[in-house]
Amino acid sequence: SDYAEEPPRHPALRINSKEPFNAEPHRSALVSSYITPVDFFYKRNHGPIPKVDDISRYSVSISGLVNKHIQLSMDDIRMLPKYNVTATLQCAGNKRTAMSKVRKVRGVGWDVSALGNATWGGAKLSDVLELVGIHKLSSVTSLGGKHVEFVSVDRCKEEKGGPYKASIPLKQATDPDADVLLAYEMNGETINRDHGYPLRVVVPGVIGARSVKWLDSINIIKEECQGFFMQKDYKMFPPTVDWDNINWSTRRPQMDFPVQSSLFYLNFFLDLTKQSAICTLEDVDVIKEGKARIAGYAVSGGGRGIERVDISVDGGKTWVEAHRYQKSNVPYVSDGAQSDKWAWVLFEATLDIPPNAEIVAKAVDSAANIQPEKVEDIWNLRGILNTSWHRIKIQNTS
Ligand code: MTE
Ligand code: MO
Repeated sequence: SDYAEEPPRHPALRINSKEPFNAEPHRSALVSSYITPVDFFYKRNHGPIPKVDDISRYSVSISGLVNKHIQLSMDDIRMLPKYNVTATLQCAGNKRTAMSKVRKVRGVGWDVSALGNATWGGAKLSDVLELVGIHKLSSVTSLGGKHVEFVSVDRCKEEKGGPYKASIPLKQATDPDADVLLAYEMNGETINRDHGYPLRVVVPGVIGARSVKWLDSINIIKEECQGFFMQKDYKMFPPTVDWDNINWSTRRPQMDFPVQSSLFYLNFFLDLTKQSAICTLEDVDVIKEGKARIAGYAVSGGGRGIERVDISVDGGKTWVEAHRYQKSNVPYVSDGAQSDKWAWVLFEATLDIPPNAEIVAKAVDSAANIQPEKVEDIWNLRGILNTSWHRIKIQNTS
């Protein structure tokens, strides 16, 4: 079959679909480290994983509305200055399952772990585009190019057997501070097949769908990419639009991710000198009353940092502020100097859990955007961007 040469995967992943392979880690595995190990990084594919056997013959072409057209080998790309950018990649469909409970939506049934935080190593796209004569911070080329399209080598049924593709504005592609990478490393190692070997795009702060894996070519184009995933998918519609009255052309392709958070685990202080093992919080859970340590992740798009995470144990009537951190438990400094602006923050709080508690988290980003309370208000037919408050209902406490 087309899927005869899939790479090996960690057996502990929660598989949402086998062919194409879509999987996420279980809740307990995700926030135990600031950098997500590659094995536990969610995998989102639309077709079989391509196989590049001879790296010396691999190249990326750059063409379209530029005066110079070139082919770059992996050696050419490695010759450019290398940057390491820590960025959270999140699928627009993260937390879709919770949205489907309100009213059915179409798409892979993700729980709350269709995201991960990795350090990506590679060349900056702004440096790569200078090789074809496009200057930094350009919004249009002399031939009228305004968008940069990334075309993959994989094949998917949504593109009728053609390659996966997406685009970003030229302005963002040529902005060195936007940190758009052509990445060949993930967490210090050669990027593996599942995540885009030998080369993938990483667009920090933007929904995962624009970070094209297995890059084959870059086209400088006038209008944004007309591919399926830009025009017929990954758009945010209001709750009134359904499959019988949808008009795709009325909405823009989603780019930046809004502010998001999820609750993850708790650690009971049964005995204050010894912490018990980490327990994963499911959406409805049975835990004892008493002191517990609650943890989770919060992240926003567009380089907006996380300003605050509020936690409630009474369903949102009263709140306390959680402690936030990035790196390995270094207290989070909100002036930006010590923060990874594209990366998630982990948060934790030690709380008294009352009987029949409802634990809720909501994050606030640096632009003071706050997560919406109810999933009903942001329901959309494709089930994307479910950033509503994550609620954990505690039953039968005594
Ligand atoms: N790139 C290609 N070529 N093919 C794909 O199916 N999926 C996209 C994006 N890039 C995809 C792709 C989507 S929807 C997401 S969320 C991310 O890759 C997932 O990246 P990951 O599998 O490395 O986590
Ligand atoms: Mo995605």
